[in-house]
Amino acid sequence: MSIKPLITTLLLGLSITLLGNAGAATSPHKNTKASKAAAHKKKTSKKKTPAVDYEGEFVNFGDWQEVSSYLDEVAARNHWERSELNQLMAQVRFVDSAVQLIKPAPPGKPKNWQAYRQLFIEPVRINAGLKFWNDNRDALERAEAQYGVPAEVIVGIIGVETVYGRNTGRFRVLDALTTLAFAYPETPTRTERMAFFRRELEATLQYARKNKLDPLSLRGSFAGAIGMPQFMPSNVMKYAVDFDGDGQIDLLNSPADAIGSVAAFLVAHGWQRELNGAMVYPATVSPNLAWERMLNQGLVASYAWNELKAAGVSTAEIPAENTKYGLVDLQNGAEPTEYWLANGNFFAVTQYNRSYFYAMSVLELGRAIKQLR
Ligand SMILES: [Ca+2]
Repeated sequence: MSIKPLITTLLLGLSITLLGNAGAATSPHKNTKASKAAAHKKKTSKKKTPAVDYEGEFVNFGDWQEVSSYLDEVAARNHWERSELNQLMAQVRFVDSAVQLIKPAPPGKPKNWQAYRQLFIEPVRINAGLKFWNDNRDALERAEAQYGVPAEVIVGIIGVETVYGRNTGRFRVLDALTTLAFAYPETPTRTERMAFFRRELEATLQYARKNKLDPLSLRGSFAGAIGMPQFMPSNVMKYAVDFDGDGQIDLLNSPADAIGSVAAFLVAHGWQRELNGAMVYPATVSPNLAWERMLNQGLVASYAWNELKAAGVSTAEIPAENTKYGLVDLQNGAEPTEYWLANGNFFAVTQYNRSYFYAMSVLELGRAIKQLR
C-alpha cells in the first residue's frame, strides 16, 4: 500500500469514528452532520496536527453551580458519597472538540445514499468483517441461536460502527459527557440534549461502579458512545450482556460481549426471529403518487403488502405475506430516489441509529461479507 491510500484510509477511519453513532439514543442526523463538519475541517487543517483535541482543559466543573446541584442529586439517588464524586469531578476536563462536533453542520449537499454507502461498503471494512466473522464464529452462532439475529446483521452493525473495534473513539467518556451535559452549544434543543447527557453521565458512573471500572478510564466517541458497538452508557446498563461469561460487561475488549449485546439490543427494539423473507425488497412506485403518504411514517412497518400494492408500489419478487412493511426512500442527490419495502427487522436496525441510510448500509455490509465466506 502506498502512502497516499494509507492516509486516505486513516482519515476515513477517523471520520467514521466521529460518525460512529451514539448508540440508539442520539440523533443520527446530528452525528452525521458532525462527521461531515469534521471531514470538512480535516480538509482545511494541516495534516500534521490532529484535527480533534481529545484531551481538553481543566475548568473546575465541580465549582459550577449547575454541576454541583446535579452531583447532589446523583449522590442522593444512588446513595453514593458526595466526596467521591467531588474527587472524580476534579479530574474531569472540558473538551471543546466535543462541543464543536455535536453542532449541526451548516446546510450541505443534498442527501446521497450512493455516496454514503461507498464509505461503508468498501474493501478495508469488508475484509476486516470477514476476519471478525471467522474469529468470532462461535459467539455469532450462539447469538443467532439465542436471540434469532443472523450473524450478518450483527457483523454489519459492528463494522459500520467501528470497523470491528478499530475506531472506538478516543475521548474520555466522562469528559465528553460532562462537557455536553453542562456546556452544550446554543441550539433549539439545548435543554433536552443537556438533560439527555446528564442521564448518560449518571449511567456511566453506575456502569463503572457495577463493573468495578475506573470511570476515568472509559474511552468513547465525542458523544460518549462506548466500545465496538458504540453503546451509550444508559444502553450499556439496559441492554448489554456478558456474553463470554467472565462476569464483566466489556464492550471494548470482548468481541463476544459486543456481539451478544448488539443482538440483545435488537431484540429489545422489535427484532423478531420469526420473520421470514428478505428484510428489504427493491420497489418501484407508480406516477400516481398515492404511495407518498406511506413515506416517513415513523420507524415502524405498518402496511400490509396489499395496501402498498394498492397505492402503486410494486416489487419484482413477491414479498412474504405474513408480515407488514414500511416504504423506505433513499435519496441519491440529483439521481433518482431508490424505493424499498422494509420489514419490521429493518426498522429494528433503525432503532440502533435512526437513519435509513444507516440500516441499509448495515444490511449491505453484512451481505457483502457473507458472500465472501
Ligand atoms: Ca464479558
